[in-house]
Amino acid sequence: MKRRKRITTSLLLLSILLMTLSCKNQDKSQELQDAVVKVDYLNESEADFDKRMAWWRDARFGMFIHWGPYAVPAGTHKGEKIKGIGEWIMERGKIPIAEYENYARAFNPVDFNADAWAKLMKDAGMKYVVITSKHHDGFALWDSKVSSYDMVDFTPYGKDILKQLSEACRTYGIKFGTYHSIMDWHHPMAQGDTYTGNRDITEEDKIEFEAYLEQYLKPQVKELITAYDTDILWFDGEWVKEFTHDQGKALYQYVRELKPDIIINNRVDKGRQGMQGMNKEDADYAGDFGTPEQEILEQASSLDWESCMTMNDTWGFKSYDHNWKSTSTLVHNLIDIVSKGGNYLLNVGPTAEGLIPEPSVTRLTEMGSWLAVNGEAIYNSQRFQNNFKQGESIRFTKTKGTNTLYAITLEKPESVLTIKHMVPEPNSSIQLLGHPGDLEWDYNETSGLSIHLPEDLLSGWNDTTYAWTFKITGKEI
Ligand code: JFZ
Repeated sequence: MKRRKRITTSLLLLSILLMTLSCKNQDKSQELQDAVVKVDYLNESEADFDKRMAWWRDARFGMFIHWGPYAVPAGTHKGEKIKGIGEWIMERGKIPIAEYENYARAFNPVDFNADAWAKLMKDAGMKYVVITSKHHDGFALWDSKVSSYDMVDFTPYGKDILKQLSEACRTYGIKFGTYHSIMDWHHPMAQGDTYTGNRDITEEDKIEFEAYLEQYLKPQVKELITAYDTDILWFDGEWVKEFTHDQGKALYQYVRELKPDIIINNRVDKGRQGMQGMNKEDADYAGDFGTPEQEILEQASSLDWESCMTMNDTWGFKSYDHNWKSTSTLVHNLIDIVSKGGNYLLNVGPTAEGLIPEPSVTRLTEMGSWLAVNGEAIYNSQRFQNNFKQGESIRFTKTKGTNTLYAITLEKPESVLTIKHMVPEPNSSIQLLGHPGDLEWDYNETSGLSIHLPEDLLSGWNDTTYAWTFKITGKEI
C-alpha cells in the first residue's frame, strides 16, 4: 500500500515534471515564433530608421493634393459662401450627410489627367506626392472594397483616381503617398453623423469607434498598401476624443507590419505637441516625422520634419480664394525649410473638373525653373551644424557627406558678398550657379569670405531671380 502510494506519487510528480517541461518548450517555440514575425516597430534602431528615411530626407520637396467632393461646392453651399478652408465645408456649412452625398454624386472630373499631374510634379522639381485618399468627409478616391462611398461606386466618373495617379507617378519617378483621415464625418461607427468636434463621448461611442478602426479604417489602409503600394501614410484627424494613444501606436505597428519600409507621419498617434508635434525623441510616441502646418520652424532641428503649406488660404479648392503667395515667397520658404533640415510639402487643390488651378501651375513651373539651376543645393543636402543662416537673407546648405557648401542669398547682394560661418579651401573655386566661370574671392579670419560680384552679373538680378546660390568648397564653422 505504502509502496503503491509512493509509485503513484512518483508517477504523478514525473508527469507534472513532463508537463511543465513540454509547456516550457511550447512557450519557447511560441516565443521564437513571435520573435520571427513580431518586430516591435515602435522601438526601431537608429540605423534602421536612418535607412528607411533616406529617400525622404533627400527628396526635400513634395506635392500635397487635397481633392474630393468638396471641390464641387468649391466654397459655396446653397448660394452662401462658407467661411474657412474648402475641404471643411461639410462641417462648417453644417451640411447633413445625405445632402453632402449629392456633391459626391456630382463629382465628375472628366478633365483629370494623371500623366499631366505627375509631369507637373516632375517639372516643379518635386520628388514625392501625398494625396488625400480619404479626407474628414469620409469619401475614398480609390475603388475601396469595404465601402461604396468611393470614386468608382459613387460618382458618374467611375474611375479609380489613386490607381491612375500612382501609376503615373511611378512612371515619372515620383514617390507616392496618401493622406488618410482617422476622423470620419460619414461613417456612423465613427460618429460621423453626430460629429460636432466637442461633444462628450460615451463608452458605447468608444466601442463603436474601435470597431470602425478594425472593420473599416484598417482594411482601407491595407488597400492603400497592397493595391497602390503607398510609400507614405500621412494620417490626420487623430484629435477626435474616441481615438486613443494606444490605438495610435497599434495603428503604426499595423501599417509597418504590412509594409516595413513605409514612412508614417506623427499624426498617427495622439499627443502631438501643437502644430509642430516634434515628438520623435519620445520613444513612446509613434510617427516618423513632425508636421508643422502652415508654418516653418524658427530654428533648425535634428528631428525629421515637414512643413505643409497652402499656396493660397485653402487646402481644398475654393473658387473665390485668389490670395496666392508669390513664387518668390514659395522659393524662399523652400530654402528656409531646407536650411533648417526640413521638407516642404506644398499643396494644390484641384477643381471638380480635375484641373490644378492655373496660378498653382504657374508658380510650380517657376519653382521648377529655379530648382533646375539651383537644385544641387537643395536635394541630397544637409543643414549646417551650427548656423543655418546669416542675417535674414542668407541661408546655408551642404551636400551630404562632402565639403561642398552652398550660400543662398534671398536678396540681391552688394558687389562684395561677405560670408561668415565657412572657411573655403585655399584652392576652392567659387561659382554662382547658372552663371559660367569662377568668381574672385578672398578670405581672412576676421572679415570672413568675400566674394566679388562683377557689375554685369549684378545687373542680371530681376523679378524672377528669387535667390542666388554660391557654391564653395570648404568647411562650415
Ligand atoms: C488638418 C485638416 O483638418 C485640414 O483639412 C488639412 O487637411 C490639414 C493639412 O490638416 O488640419 C489641421 C491639422 C492639425 C492642426 C490644425 C489643423 N493642428 O495641429 O493644429
